[in-house]
Amino acid sequence: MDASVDRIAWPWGSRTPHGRHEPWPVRVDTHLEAGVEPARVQRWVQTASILHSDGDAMDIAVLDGRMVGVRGRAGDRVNRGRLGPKDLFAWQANASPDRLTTPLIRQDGRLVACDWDTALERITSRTRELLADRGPGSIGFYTTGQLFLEEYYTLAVLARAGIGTNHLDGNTRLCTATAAEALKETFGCDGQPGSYDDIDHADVIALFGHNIAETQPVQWMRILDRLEGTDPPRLVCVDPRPTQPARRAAVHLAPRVGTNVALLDALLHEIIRTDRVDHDYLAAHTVGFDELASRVKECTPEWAARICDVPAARIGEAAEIIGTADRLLSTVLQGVYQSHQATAAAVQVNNLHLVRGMLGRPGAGVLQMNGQPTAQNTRECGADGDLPGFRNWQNDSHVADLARVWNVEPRPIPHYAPPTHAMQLFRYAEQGSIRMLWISGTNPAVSLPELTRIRSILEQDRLFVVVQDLFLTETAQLADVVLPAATWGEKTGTFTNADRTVHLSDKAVEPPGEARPDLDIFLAYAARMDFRDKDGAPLITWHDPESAFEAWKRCSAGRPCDYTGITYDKLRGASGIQWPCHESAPDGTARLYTDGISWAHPDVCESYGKDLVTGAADDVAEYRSRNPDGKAVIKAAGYLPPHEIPTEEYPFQLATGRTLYHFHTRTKTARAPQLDAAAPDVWVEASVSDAALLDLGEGDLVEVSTPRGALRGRLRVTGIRPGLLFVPFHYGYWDTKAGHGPDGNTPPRAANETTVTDWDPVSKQPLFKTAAAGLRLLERADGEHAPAPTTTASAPARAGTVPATTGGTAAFATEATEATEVGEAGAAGGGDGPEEGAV
Ligand SMILES: Nc1nc2c(c(=O)[nH]1)N[C@H]1C(S)=C(S)[C@@H](COP(=O)(O)OP(=O)(O)OC[C@H]3O[C@@H](n4cnc5c(=O)[nH]c(N)nc54)[C@H](O)[C@@H]3O)O[C@H]1N2
Ligand SMILES: Nc1nc2c(c(=O)[nH]1)N[C@H]1C(S)=C(S)[C@@H](COP(=O)(O)OP(=O)(O)OC[C@H]3O[C@@H](n4cnc5c(=O)[nH]c(N)nc54)[C@H](O)[C@@H]3O)O[C@H]1N2
Ligand SMILES: [Mo]
Repeated sequence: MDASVDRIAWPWGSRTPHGRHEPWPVRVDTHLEAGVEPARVQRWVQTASILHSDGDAMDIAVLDGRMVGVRGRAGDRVNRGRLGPKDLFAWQANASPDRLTTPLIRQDGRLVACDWDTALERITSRTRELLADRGPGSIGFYTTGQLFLEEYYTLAVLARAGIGTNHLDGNTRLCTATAAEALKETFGCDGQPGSYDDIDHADVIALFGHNIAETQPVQWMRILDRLEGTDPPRLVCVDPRPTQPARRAAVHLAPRVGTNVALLDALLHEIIRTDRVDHDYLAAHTVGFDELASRVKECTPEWAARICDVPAARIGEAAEIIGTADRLLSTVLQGVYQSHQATAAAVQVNNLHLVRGMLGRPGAGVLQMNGQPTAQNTRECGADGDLPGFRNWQNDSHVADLARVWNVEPRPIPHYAPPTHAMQLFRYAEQGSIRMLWISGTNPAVSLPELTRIRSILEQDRLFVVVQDLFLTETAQLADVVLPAATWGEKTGTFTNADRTVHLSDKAVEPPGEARPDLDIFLAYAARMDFRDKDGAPLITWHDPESAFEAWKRCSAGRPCDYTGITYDKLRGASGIQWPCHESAPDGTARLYTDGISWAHPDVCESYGKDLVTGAADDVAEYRSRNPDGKAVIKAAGYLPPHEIPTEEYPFQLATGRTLYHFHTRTKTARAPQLDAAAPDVWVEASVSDAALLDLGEGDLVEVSTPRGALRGRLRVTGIRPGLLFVPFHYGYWDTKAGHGPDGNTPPRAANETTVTDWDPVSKQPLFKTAAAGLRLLERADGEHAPAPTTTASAPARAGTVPATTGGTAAFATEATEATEVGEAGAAGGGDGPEEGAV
């Protein structure tokens, strides 16, 4: 049956209920440009979404060399045809008239157009100068979670073996560094244990600081479909805001931000006190339980209730649900990773699963989520503070193995210290030891904390800044060289979502002007630098996406993220495939640790672990004595208060985050009219009681200030917990319509004007969720209301007080729920992967 739905007004579309252990029905969502009938589409080109970590598989509709729409892929295991609002509409940004079409270089203070030869020559000559004068440590690379696997791998090889610098990190540091770290602490190695299919089998789903309805809307559709089917799961939601999952939860805990560890310790206390412990699992697969048990002995719900400011009885109810779950699925995201004691808290979620033996079975899994679409690849390929293939920088045999793959000597591959993390990269640039910073696919002048500081670092004369982007972003405006990149839909490559599913994204249309794929740019730079291996042959031996993928496969061979069984051909036409995929798992692997813990042994592990308070790295001897047999490590952590706590001047807590309709700094979503209109400007959320206390109302123009800076926006009064303010971080200064940047006339609206330069000691992920802030009225509303959606966590506390968010006919998408109507994407075959039948 085909239905047309306004997917701005109704973001999750219609329900296709499914019962427990039943397959999720197909529903194919399609949105085509007005006036284009499906029959007119000339080609459907296979890809997946790059606007979150879900990996929603889709086809791009092409007509006369243009993108004219998208359609979900019925046969894919991840989404079975469904698309979220950003998936449906954001592709329009590709054809935006303000795409960069030529390189730019700074001349007499201004950026002027030039050809590729000039731009690349400027970069290579600066590189050579710096290498000669200051050595490899003067060059840094700051990349992203939004390029393709082939691109990261190339960048990692050229940076680590070509230049020999330790200064390569991704904006994934701001995003999923804690996910990686939590997995390393517990399992000795990165790699997502669970699978999205666990949603179909779980009887309890616990969400920790994860607004899945807005940030992975398609997996929320899957949960909604289970909630409407037989034997629905019970949800436990830990989030200080009234998110959609919170509204549907059996127990919603809305803690004071920054207190996740206290809450989790109390949950563990209750589970151990009531002996809902899988002792056999613990004995077979873990070390460290006794320490945990003694650490949480005093952590009663009453104790945590005082710290977290949630009722003790509610903590008890949550513990009861988690403790009696038959198959527990937990997800963790930024409410933990960007909050206080990030790694310590994320590790306690792993502990819940180990203590309850909830791992490696359908429905029993933990998803330490990713955020960005290709963040997994940044991590695997070694562009995010790790060595490629999850190799351990402290293990000389791993470094030697990497040197063998690259045919270089081990010594020049930096491994004298952990790879430099992003916050430290910017610190080195501030201090002057880094003199060249190459930024690809990220917009730090909006997304890093404390923007006044970031702008002043990037503006320095002595720092040579290269920015590789689609648009003249806030960051690009501060660059010395700007390189125009081709993006999704204009280039080919692969990427991996949060549950290890690898998708292929094929080129559908030509990039604008002279824009070039990131891979071509990195290859051109490497060729000009003439990087060589130890026998004098070119260091980089590949020349296009597929040959780069084949090279990566050799690097991944035998490692946890083994891709050797995947080919472009195998990915074409079928479903995405979950790594590891090799000779003995040719269809991929649904879940890790089905058969015990496999990558924690001292000889193979990616990390020897760190102290959860100081972040100090353990060495091999310490690790070997704690975990000689390579089991999962149960690491306890005590609660510590957040660093910045409210004062008289700054009486609120401030958390920043996301809304459903926008992606990050909006370079794409602001250029899609349906998405832009749904949330066109920044706003500030405050609770009913705080608004009443300060005599503030919906739509009042307010200022939020912290010791770093201030921003202004209109107030939305919501069901958020009292004492907490929330601001979306999407709104920078670059106005796509007016075309102006951060000049004196633009009122400050970026959340990161206010955030603090501080990070988790273990994962080094910056804190975006806990700051102390003040709130004051600037101007009474005169009929205005906050530009915030009504469909989300930002809904007004009193329904009906502001106009509902709708998209109108421009936001219509069709939903086909019968396989026969799906058309050429085909509902047949694929989809099930290695998975089903095993329940
Ligand atoms: N629509 C949309 N989707 C996206 C993105 C996007 O920009 N827009 N970005 C993608 C990326 S890169 C990422 S990383 C993910 C992020 O996805 P999420 O982590 O789901 O999104 P956030 O809004 O950053 O934070 C989630 C929740 O954390 C809660 N929170 C804040 N502080 C605390 C705390 O101390 N404890 C607890 N328990 N909760 C707290 C907030 O109330 C918020 O609702 O989304 C991905 N998907
Ligand atoms: N206050 C606050 N700040 C935050 C967060 C928060 O919750 N609160 N969340 C943090 C998190 S989790 C994240 S992931 C970051 C995101 O922060 P950023 O990564 O800075 O945000 P984006 O807007 O996604 O920037 C990506 C840039 O890459 C460009 N781009 C897109 N595709 C391509 C491509 O194919 N090639 C190239 N070369 N460029 C491309 C886009 O135009 C855009 O300028 O923000 C972080 N900052
Ligand atoms: Mo992220």
